[in-house]
Amino acid sequence: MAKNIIVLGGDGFCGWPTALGLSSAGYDVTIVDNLSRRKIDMQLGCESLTPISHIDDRLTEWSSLTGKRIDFFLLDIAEHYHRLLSLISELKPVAIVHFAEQRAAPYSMKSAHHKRYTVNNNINGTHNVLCAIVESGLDVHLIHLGSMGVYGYGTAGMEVPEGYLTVEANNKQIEIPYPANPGSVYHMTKVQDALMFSYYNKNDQVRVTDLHQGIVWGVNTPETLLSDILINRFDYDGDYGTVLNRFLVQAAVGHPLTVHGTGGQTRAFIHISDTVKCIQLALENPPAIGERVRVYNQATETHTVRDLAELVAKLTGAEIRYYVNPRNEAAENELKISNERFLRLGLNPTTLGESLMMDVYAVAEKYLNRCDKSRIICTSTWKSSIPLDLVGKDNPSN
Ligand code: NAD
Ligand code: USQ
Repeated sequence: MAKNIIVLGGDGFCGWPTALGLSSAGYDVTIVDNLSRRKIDMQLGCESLTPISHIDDRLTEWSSLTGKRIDFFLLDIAEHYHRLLSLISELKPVAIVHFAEQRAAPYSMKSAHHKRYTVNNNINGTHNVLCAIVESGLDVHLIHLGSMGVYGYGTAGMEVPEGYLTVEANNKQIEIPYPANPGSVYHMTKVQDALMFSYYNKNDQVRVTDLHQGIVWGVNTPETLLSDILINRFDYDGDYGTVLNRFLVQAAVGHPLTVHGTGGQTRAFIHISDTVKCIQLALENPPAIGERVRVYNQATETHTVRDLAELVAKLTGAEIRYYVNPRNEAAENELKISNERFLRLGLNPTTLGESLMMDVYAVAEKYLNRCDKSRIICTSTWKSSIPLDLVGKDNPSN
């Protein structure tokens, strides 16, 4: 009998290809989503660069192409606790994959309203899921999409381990959760999620895998490429677009590449097709009952923003411009991460290569008429004292 999996946030950028990937692998997938991301598009007056179909059309297309069925429930996990509990009790899923959070750091820093929305949505949502698992009385493995950003982006001077750090106290070696150091209100909610996982794991033996994911780049996976109706979303705007995908769209539409500060920020990256593979690996290798929260660093490589801009400029001939950094973050940092756990489980990383980058560039070129260039510059500043720079300069040291 196929195993039931609930994908919370399965209409989003990572959730949609994951739902298709798991359905394709033989799982019975149910998507839960409140479609808030589509509503935020309307609020921001900006849309995915790729035209994404209505969720019902997406699911009908998937079923007619593959014969596989994915169910959909329109439900707000931060608000509709009892509906969530009923669904879990009825479906008895072996696992819940939890993507359903407000995930953009710039959006979370736009105003007091956005900070409060992000905290209410993410923390209540995660707590409701944990509470419902316990109230259902079922043994459900919770797989949560966390963020590399919970570790912070200073220079650690060491390889960042997978969740736990060995320290010496009173001549004894002990393991403690790696110190949290969030860089935005959004990242702060991921840190608070981790505390809730730890509590429910200790008190109720809920099995939890927390995936500290790096920045996801790319657009499509083999499943989303089956039809235009299955195409994945592609964010490029200053709030939701992430750096490498943004640079590739900027190059395609003839906008200068928007490097913040000197571009010396080092970040961890993963291709969207590896996101899907990692989640399946985590699903098929659950922690034992009673095991502490299992943490994986879900990233395959690290790069500086400057190096990415230079790579995209070399490939496409785009101009690079340096803008006053709208964020309150270290101008330059080093980052080394351990991702041993996924490698040991057999992940064969899809790393950044010319042809994969050109695939994304080709998607951007195909839909460039849908790009609203006025939405490209990031206007969300972390503090009111940071000036808004709409012009940039051609050399960071000028
Ligand atoms: P997304 O915004 O595209 O998708 C999130 C989905 O969750 C959306 O469809 C949204 O409508 C839904 N959602 C949000 N709040 C909800 C609620 N209360 N109830 C029901 N549905 C709700 O984001 P994404 O890029 O797919 O990210 C998914 C997860 O992965 C997030 O938790 C994010 O923090 C994490 N992550 C993303 C990246 C990245 O680069 N995109 C990197 C690391 C971690
Ligand atoms: N940056 C630029 N120019 C741009 C956009 C970004 O220089 O046009 C810089 C930012 O200042 C930052 C870095 O690039 O230093 C990364 O920014 P980003 O927007 O690509 O990614 P981030 O805000 O960190 O968030 C994304 C996802 C989030 C996820 C996180 C993983 O939106 O959901 O948690 O990546 S991580 O960064 O590892 O914490």
